[in-house]
Amino acid sequence: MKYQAVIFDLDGVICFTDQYHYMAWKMIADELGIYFDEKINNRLRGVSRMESLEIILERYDKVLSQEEKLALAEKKNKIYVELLGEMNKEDLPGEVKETLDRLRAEGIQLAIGSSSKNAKFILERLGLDHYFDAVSDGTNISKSKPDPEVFLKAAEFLHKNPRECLVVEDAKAGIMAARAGGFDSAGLGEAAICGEATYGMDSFGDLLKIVNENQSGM
Ligand code: B16
Ligand code: MG
Repeated sequence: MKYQAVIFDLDGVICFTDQYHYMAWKMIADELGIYFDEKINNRLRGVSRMESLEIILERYDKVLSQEEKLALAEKKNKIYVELLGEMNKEDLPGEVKETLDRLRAEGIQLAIGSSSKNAKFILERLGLDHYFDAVSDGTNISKSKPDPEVFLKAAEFLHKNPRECLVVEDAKAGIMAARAGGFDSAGLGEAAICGEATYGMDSFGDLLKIVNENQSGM
């Protein structure tokens, strides 16, 4: 079997917490009088909290100290975590759960590779705590995507090498991280059409076909 494990990005792949990131950052941007829209928000996919803030501040004419930036990032996170608190098992799409269960039944190992420091809390809200064989997230990395660290750590936690794992991503930064780490990748949404993913997917369920078509070690 070519892929013995699948490493999933979280935000934008397993669940749609991207809308909560947008709402929280929008509140911060509005408070500062900075223009912010969904297109700019797309640039924040997969990148760390502090890097996200820097992208938003590109349109700000004042220079902020590191302390002020940290305070803004903390404020955003507080709003975001409150929004996450409203999530529950119903927010896990049926197609996602069915596909994960099918992969697991086929003997594929499943892991998370997310830049988020809130990944474990999100998994808990979705009823997926203890579900994955490994969780690599913002709490165990020092460089965020497009650096491959988060996926390399996930592979290490699974005791697999990158060639045996498939990475699933919604962000170009994540696809580039997978490439840099020597992983094949499957892209959803913008990541499917960025021209850098090994496979493009129209929906999450397409994963079964990708994994099964590569079962003979082609
Ligand atoms: P946090 P992923 C990423 O999650 C998000 O896509 C990105 O927008 C966010 O800035 C980053 O996590 C950090 O999140 O503030 O919760 O630590 O797509 O890598 O699962
Ligand atoms: Mg993502």
